[in-house]
Amino acid sequence: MYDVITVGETMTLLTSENGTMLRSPSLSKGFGGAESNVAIGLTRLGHKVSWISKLGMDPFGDEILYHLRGEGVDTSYVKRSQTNPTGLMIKELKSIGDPAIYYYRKDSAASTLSIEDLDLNVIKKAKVVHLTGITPALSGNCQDVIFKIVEYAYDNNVKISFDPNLRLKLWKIEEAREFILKLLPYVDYFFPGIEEAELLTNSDPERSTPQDLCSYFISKGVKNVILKLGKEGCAVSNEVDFTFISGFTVEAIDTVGAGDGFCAGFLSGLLNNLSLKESASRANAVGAMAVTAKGDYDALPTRKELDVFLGGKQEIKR
Ligand code: KDG
Repeated sequence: MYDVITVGETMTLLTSENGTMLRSPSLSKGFGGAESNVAIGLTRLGHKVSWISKLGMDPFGDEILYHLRGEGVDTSYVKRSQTNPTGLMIKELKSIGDPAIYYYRKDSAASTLSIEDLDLNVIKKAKVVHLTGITPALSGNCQDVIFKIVEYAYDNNVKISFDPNLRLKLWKIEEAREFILKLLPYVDYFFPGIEEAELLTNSDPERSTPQDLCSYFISKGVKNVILKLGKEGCAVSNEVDFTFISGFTVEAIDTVGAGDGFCAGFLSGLLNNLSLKESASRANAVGAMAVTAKGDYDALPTRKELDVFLGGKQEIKR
């Protein structure tokens, strides 16, 4: 049995070391992918996770597998493509604000993931399946895969966690809206950021409140909306309740992956039988910690690091 199964693309990540790409003579190599970031976050917090995807039969694919296995993530169901390469992503760190991201992932191995690559029975082995709006943005066959997994999970009482993770470099907002709204009646835990929620509901940021946004998703069938509010924290909402849970203040070095840390923290709380509000507070803590170092998943904490951050046990350093 797995606590969580995640499905999605992971790419090799090249990052400019000195800010702009133009003046960076070298790039540092790593990897990133929203769903594998969540898998790593959960594994570091002590949960059993399998990540399903498709990688190229190339050294980048080998390297991603090597590191994910090193993190303790199960990769037994990962497929390799003989014809399509592992995707590539470039991150340009900015001195102020979010990094710029450039994708080289058209026709990547993961974009060819199809129903035939999957053994749907595996989904039954998990308590929760975590998916994002990035996978359906990759290709029509990836949209079919996501929809099939969601239907199968729903029919087999596996909880469905979904982060819209809107990537408007990959698909148009109209297409994203149509696809994601179709999934909502199946979703147990929905994790939009505030701007994503405004885009998905096509609402005026000046007029819509967090409560309005959550109510909209609940009216479409989502069971619990966890609205990410950045450093302010989040709002947790369902048919009976709406509550703000305050966030943590940290110095942000690299904001990419904060949302994945947030999802990992929240799911970890649920798996440890915490309440929705306690899970949201753990989500805020892990999301905050995620931005304190360069890299999409590097700063995700272990259980011990999380305890220290939350002011519990102190670490003896020397
Ligand atoms: O959430 C962080 C991810 O966006 C990043 O790791 C890479 O999956 C990725 C993407 O599509 O941008």
